[in-house]
Amino acid sequence: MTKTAIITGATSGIGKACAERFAKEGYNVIITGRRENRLSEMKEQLESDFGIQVLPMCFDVQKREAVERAIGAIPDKWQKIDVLVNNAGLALGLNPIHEGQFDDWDTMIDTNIKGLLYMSNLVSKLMIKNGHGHIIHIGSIAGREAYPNGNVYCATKHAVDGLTKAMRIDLMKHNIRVTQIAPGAVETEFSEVRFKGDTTRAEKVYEGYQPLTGKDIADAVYYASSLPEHVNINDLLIMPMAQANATTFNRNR
Ligand code: NDP
Ligand code: 8X3
Repeated sequence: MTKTAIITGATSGIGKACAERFAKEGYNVIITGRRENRLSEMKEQLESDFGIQVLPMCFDVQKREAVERAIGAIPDKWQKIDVLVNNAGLALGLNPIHEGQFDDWDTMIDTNIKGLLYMSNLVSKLMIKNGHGHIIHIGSIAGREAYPNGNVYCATKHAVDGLTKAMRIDLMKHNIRVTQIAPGAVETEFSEVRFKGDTTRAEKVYEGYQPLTGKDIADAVYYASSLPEHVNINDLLIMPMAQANATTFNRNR
């Protein structure tokens, strides 16, 4: 029987790579994000490359009613969801706490924490009905350490770490595995978003060393999901070889 994965934030970076990996492995995929044109392009591409089915769903994970509407509208034949990848997320700004922008904080908290919670609540209900499932959170090295000026973003990823542990306890009896994959620096649109379109500043983040790619993380996500049901990867911290911790890089290349 064909399996189904739902991936939030599938229009770019890690989420896009996860959609591609699950599709390559024969999964039907529900891809979500706010950029409808990218979702449509991906549907066409993945269906033609891998012969699987793609259901694009355009919504903002911050908006509770929109999430409820979207998950409530998943057609019956798509409701047997095997894997949820809670990937949609972002950082906005890199400022000391007294210079932070309240709007940026709201967006990070609403997306990285509340969006993940809305998705987890609604999709886990479907998984409970189906008798099994696997929820995979994309955490971060920022959820293990605080780094200078990372304050609120780091706090949201610490929340993801805490929620991963809490949800595992609650959902274990329903045969739902809960995993966190926590990457270090991955070259995606992340820094461009954080620096609000300042591509020169964004490029500097990845200069002088080899960062991870979305595919590196998608490989780990798929690996975790492919293990027998009695095995759970609780937590994986994946770093570039040239990044020892949140702030120490070997920029010699
Ligand atoms: P990208 O900016 O490339 O991708 C982010 C994705 O999240 C996009 O598809 C975007 O889609 C989606 N997204 C953002 N906000 C919303 C929203 N409100 N509603 C729905 N979708 C949303 O960054 P990454 O791929 O790097 O980021 C993916 C995850 O990985 C994030 O949770 C990030 O915190 C985490 N991470 C990233 C690291 C890195 O170094 N890049 C390292 C560790 C963790 P759209 O704009 O179409 O809505
Ligand atoms: C993204 C990586 O180090 O910029 O979570 O926080 S970092």
